[in-house]
Order: sequence, then C-alpha cells, then structure tokens
Amino acid sequence: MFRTAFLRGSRLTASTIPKQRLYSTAGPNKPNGTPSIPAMLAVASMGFAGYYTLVKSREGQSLPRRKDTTTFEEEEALKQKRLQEKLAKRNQDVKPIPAFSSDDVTVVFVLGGPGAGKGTQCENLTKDYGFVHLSAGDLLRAEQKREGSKYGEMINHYIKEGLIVPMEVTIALLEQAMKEAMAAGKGSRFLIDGFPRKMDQAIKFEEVVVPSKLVLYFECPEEVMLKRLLKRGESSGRVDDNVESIRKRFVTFIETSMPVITEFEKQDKVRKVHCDQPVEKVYENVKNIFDTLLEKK
Ligand code: UP5
Ligand code: MG
Repeated sequence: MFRTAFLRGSRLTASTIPKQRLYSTAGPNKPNGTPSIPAMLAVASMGFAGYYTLVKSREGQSLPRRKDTTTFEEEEALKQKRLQEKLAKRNQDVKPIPAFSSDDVTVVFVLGGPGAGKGTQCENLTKDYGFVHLSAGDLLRAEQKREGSKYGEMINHYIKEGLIVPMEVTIALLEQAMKEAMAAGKGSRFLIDGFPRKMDQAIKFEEVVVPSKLVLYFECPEEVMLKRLLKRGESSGRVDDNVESIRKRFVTFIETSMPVITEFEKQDKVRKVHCDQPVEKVYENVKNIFDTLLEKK
C-alpha cells in the first residue's frame, strides 16, 4: 500500500527506486506466527531422525529387483514349460509295445551276404516247416513297382547303389505283410529274409513288431557270391545284379550288416551255416538247426 501510494505521488518508477529503501526491519510481507528458527531446526532434526531409522531398518535387505516380480503371464508360461519338460521326459521313458508277442509269433532273421543263398534256402523251409517267407528285398521291389507309390524312385536308387533303404519303409512293409499273412491263415512263423541289415533296424523291429527267436547266418566267400549273382543277372532283370552294384552291396554288407550278426552273436541267437556247397548239402545243415529250434518250442 505504502509503496503504491508513494509511487502514485512521484514521477519515479518502480525500477528507479533503490530496492533496499522498501525493506523495513519488520519486512512488509512477513505474516504473523511464522515459525522461529529453533522450531524449524527441530522439525528438520525429526525428519532426519526418521529417515535415518528407516535406512537402518532396511540394512541387509536388498531392494526388490525387476526380475523377481513376475507377471501372471510369465508365471503361466513357466508352468507350461515345466509341464512340457515333464511330458517329454515321460515319453522318453515309455517303451513302445510290440505289435505281436513272441509267444504267439515266431520270427527267424535270415542273414548273409548278397547271393549267399538266403532266398533259396527259405523256399525249402517254407515247404517243410510251414514258415511264411518274407524277403525284405522282394517287398521293397514290389513297393517300388507299385503304381502310385511315393517311395518307388527312392527304393530304386537305394537298391541300385547297394544302399540300405530307410528302415521306416522296410519295417512298415514287413509288419503289413505279417498281418496280411496271419489274416489269410498262413500261420504265425516267419522267415524274415535279408533283414535287419543295420543295427538300428534290428532294435526298432524288435521294439515295434516282435522280438526275434533266432538268426540264421549264411556264410559264403565273396568270389562265390559274385559268380552266382553274375550268373543270375543274365536273366533276373534286377537292377543290382551287375558287377558295379554287386561290389557296392559287398561293401555295405561288410561295413553295416556284419555288425548286426556280431551283436546277435553276443545274445547267443546266431546259427551259422556254410554255403559254399551244393544247395541240398546246405539245406541239411539248415534242417538240423530248425529241428532243434522247433523241438525246444
Ligand atoms: N544259389 C543259391 N544257393 C546256391 C548254392 N548252394 N550253390 C550254388 N548256387 C546257389 O541265390 C543267389 C543265386 O545263387 C541264385 O541264382 C541261386 O540259384 C544260386 P539267392 O538264394 O537268391 O541268394 P540271396 O542270398 O537271397 O541273394 P540276394 O541277391 O537276394 O541277396 P541280397 O541280400 O543282396 O538281396 P535282397 O533282395 O535281400 O536285397 C536287395 C537290396 O534291397 C539291398 O542291397 C538293399 O539295397 C535293399 N534292402 C534294404 O535296403 N533293406 C532291407 O531290409 C533289405 C533289402
Ligand atoms: Mg534274396
């Protein structure tokens, strides 16, 4: 008020008046009841004491970190992950159940190098012992020729190169043929000729189809087998009855199929027959083995 009245009655402006002249010792705007300096100090000390107590009480406690605070979605995702892990482990532990029991179905694996005489001897056994003869090679060739087969080209390539067709195809064909033979009343004794040619095939077949009873192994020198196959190749029409393919088949047999025989020997399942002799002589030995096998049953 005083300042306004003073300015109204003079030509001075607010900016020309020295500021200290407006200050009185009481101070123009100071309200009545302003806290005294000691009171303010007391409030400040209380505030500081409170803060100090709080800090002390939290000593040793770490502040919660972002990671520890999971959202509902994160919690759910974690639960799902744990459940999936549990299920995956359980699936690993569960063994597949074979399609047939070895009490009801008899399987003899017939193995030996290309041209050893597996097919020839199986034909004899079929006549005399009522076994059903299933040649894996014949089943693959039939599938290769089947109209509309999606495996035709692939099978042809593998056979020509003397390579082993992926086991899923061969095992499926064998299982199907076994089911059909049983449904047709042909019996439940099988000679599985030329299979398994690789250890994983043996394991898989015994897991999902039926465990084998015996392994008949036809042993024969390579030069004898080569001679037989070349002779057969004159009329067989097989894409693998030529020198180039036969050599490849020999390599595959030694490198991949012999370990199967070695493995079954450890299980005392292998019966060996020497094949470098006339068909009838070989069959005599085979018969002895089968008579013993069937007596045991
Ligand atoms: N012969 C037979 N015995 C004789 C004897 N004691 N004295 C004189 N002659 C004898 O016989 C071959 C020839 O020899 C005949 O002419 C016979 O008269 C004479 P055979 O009984 O046919 O012999 P085998 O051992 O059956 O020969 P084969 O050629 O069939 O053997 P492979 O094992 O090579 O052929 P397979 O058909 O089983 O397989 C062919 C291909 O299919 C494989 O190379 C592979 O590519 C594929 N395959 C798979 O991929 N997976 C499988 O599981 C099976 C096959
Ligand atoms: Mg054969």
